[in-house]
Amino acid sequence: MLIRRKKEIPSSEITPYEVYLNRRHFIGHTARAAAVVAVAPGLVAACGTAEGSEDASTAGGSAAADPGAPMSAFRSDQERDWAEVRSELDEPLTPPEDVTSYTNFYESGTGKEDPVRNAGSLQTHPWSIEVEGLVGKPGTYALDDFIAPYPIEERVYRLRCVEAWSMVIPWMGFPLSNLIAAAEPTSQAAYVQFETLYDPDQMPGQRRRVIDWPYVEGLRLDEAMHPLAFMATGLYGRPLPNQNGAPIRLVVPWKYGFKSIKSIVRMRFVEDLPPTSWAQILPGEYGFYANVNPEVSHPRWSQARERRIGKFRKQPTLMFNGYADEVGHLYSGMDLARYY
Ligand SMILES: Nc1nc2c(c(=O)[nH]1)N[C@H]1C(S)=C(S)[C@@H](COP(=O)(O)O)O[C@H]1N2
Ligand SMILES: [Mo]
Repeated sequence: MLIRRKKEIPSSEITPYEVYLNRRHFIGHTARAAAVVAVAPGLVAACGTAEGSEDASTAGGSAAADPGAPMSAFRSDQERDWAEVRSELDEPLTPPEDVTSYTNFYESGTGKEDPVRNAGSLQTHPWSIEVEGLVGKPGTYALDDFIAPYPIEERVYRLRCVEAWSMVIPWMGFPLSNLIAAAEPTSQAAYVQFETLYDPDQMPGQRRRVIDWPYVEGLRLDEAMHPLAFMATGLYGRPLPNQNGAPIRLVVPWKYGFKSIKSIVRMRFVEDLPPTSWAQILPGEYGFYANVNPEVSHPRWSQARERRIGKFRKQPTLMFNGYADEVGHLYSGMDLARYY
């Protein structure tokens, strides 16, 4: 069993994981309750570099999933045993204190532990999402109404960052295909673009132009309709902490993590391949498809292996992050080295 105990972390902050593992009752959630984190100045760090020699034991820090949230903020109508969940992928879950403290969310700073400190200023309620472009049902929707029709399910997915580290995360949410079907894209719509909130008052990282804000991402429509493509509103049975992309974010498990855009305020259906933030910043290093592929190196590092956060040794990276059987057909006939 993989629980990293770090003496330097106060016991009050590691309690949540033990609670998760020991709890017999699965705790559902509303999309609403926000994480409580302290606001502190961010640090400047290099971006887009491989995890490389960094000691995985430095990952983690304060747990931010609001262990003090009142139980009334959560539904408890489902039963879950996290110890059992861990075996579903035949791989242990990454401890929640790592999932919620070692994050990439440049809106809250470029260091891995900036978001857990800075994302508290993000106001996640009320929240609305705009649906626009080539659709039959354009409009501005209050998030609660927008997602109310869809039952919340759990998906345990690997998340593989392009920086060669990875995690195994139990997400809560629903398939993206639900939202797309509801939007009624026209026959011309071939791609969907997503946009993160732009508000430098709430997101201090946006005061620096490390990215041409807002962060944008996109999928081909058939990729977006794939049953594995997921809209997450929570993790570990709790609402998403702000630093993980509250109140709603995309999770595309067969692609590098940067495709899984956080804190979404807009979905735009378009005919042509849309711009995406990392492909805009460094087109020679990041592409639109960004499918996990151990055989195609990043120009500055190999993608053949990865460090699973919490484990010491690196492990082989899997084609399509282990989802080749499910998604390989989406790319038949494409040169995967070219459309990286
Ligand atoms: N808006 C936005 N979405 C984002 C990012 C970001 O900086 N801004 N980082 C991406 C990257 S590089 C990764 S690896 C994942 C990380 O998700 P996690 O921090 O919840 O593990 O979020 C992705 N989504
Ligand atoms: Mo990433």
